[in-house]
Amino acid sequence: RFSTAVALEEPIIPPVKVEYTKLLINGQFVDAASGKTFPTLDPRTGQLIANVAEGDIEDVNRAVSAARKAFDEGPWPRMTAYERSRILLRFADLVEQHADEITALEVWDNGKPYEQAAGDEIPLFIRLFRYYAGWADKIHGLTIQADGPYHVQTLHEPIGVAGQIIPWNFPLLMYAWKVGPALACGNTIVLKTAEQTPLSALYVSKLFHEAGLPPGVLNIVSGYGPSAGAALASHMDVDKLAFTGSTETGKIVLGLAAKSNLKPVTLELGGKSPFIVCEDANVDEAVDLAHNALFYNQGQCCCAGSRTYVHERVYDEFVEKAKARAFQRVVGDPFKKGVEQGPQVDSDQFEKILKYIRSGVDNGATLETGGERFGSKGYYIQPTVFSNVQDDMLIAKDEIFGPVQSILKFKGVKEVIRRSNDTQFGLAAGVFTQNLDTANTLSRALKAGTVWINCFDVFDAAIPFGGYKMSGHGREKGVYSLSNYLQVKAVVTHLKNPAW
Ligand code: TXE
Repeated sequence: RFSTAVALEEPIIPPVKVEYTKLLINGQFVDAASGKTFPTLDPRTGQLIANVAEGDIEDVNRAVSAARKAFDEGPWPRMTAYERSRILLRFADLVEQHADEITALEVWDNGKPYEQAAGDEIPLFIRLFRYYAGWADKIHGLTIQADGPYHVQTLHEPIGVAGQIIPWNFPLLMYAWKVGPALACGNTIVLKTAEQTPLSALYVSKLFHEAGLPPGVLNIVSGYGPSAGAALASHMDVDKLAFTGSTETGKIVLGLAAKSNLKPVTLELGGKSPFIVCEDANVDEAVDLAHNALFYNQGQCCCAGSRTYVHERVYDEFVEKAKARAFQRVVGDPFKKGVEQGPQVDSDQFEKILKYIRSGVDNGATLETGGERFGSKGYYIQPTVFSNVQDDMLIAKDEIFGPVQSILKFKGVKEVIRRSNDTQFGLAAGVFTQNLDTANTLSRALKAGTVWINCFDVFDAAIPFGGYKMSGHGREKGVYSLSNYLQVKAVVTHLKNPAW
């Protein structure tokens, strides 16, 4: 069932050694001040991969001081933009050269299929750094016509020390979304990785220093949220905070930023994105796209198409085919070829998802396939499909963050707009139709930071990403992301002898 592969009782040995487990502060790998470590586990088995230095307040203080010094006194913001750009390019080249080890580390720590990490995440990571390298020497202000005898210009300056807190679902991509623009603009960084997935960031940050990044510019603190994360969010000497994670924690870090030094905050939070299949859809294609929109990365995507709205005319056929597609999904050891779905990242996520599945059954949704753990070891879950889902059920309202597709029926465009927007979230939406008017109407009416039409999960480096409502503040990627890391200074010079 659910696969030609099985969650192997004897997991494949990852083709990589864990070399870097300490904190990276001021260009050096160092122990935590407390000497404490925490375990990072293999989601295929729940067994230990490595013990990692556990950063806390004192380590965050050390890292922020290093970043402060690198910003105030170090060469980074004073280098020519071209030199900074070249370091970003050299880093991208080094990541490309070491792609196999990096991919293996990411898969081992996170559980995502090797083929997906190697085919999607790593190439996009490299692409993002080359994209931001391209921006580094194209950042500049404006000259402005003001009333009166004044010469007015704006300077676009780096903000200073950026604090960045990232989650575990795409450890490397989240690193690139945060580190790329901050460095291109000349800032220095203290980044806290997620406690579930600390390894790949340490490895690539070592390469960054090989590429010529000066010490103190990029500091990596592994550790837990309420200790290291909160210390970063409330630090008086951090000038800007960028956070990706749950809406609940987003509210906490925004509060900490407000209560400390009012540092500006960008937030990329949860979602409950609609995927709308219109009556004119080719059902086979729609089923495939909707399936990937939800199940990709074990369903652990902030923008997952987790409310599949299907027009009543094609609903029954869609449900049958969606069920068959999920049933055929290949679940197993993520290092094995052909595997489409690995384990969830940890036991908390695993338990959370199973609880939501139980609530779907209890609330009367029809369980078409799946619904249980897969195998007997690790955090694998059967690809699960519910039909007859109603808007007020928990599985249609909350972010499940797992391989659970909820299919809902709709009759008309107006109705599906209202229902799609009736949520606290607004991260993304998918629309599947051949009708140009329907596509245009929906793309304008949906309250979401991204609307994908006849596609989904297109994550080009140049396309901005971010949320409406409680899915967040600000946009990452693309030209819009630069403004998160720049101060605009207006310089107004009095002209004694204006030419006019
Ligand atoms: O998230 P947290 P968790 C959603 C998803 C998931 C749920 C819980 O629904 O099931 O959140 O996941 C750090 N001060 N998303 O518990 O807690 C934490 O250490 C400062 C969606 O993993 O938000 C980690 O580095 N930092 C999301 C980061 O916040 C704190 C991706 C995210 O963890 C902190 C991940 C605190 N008090 C989960 N508490 C997306 N938008 O993609 C925790 N952290």
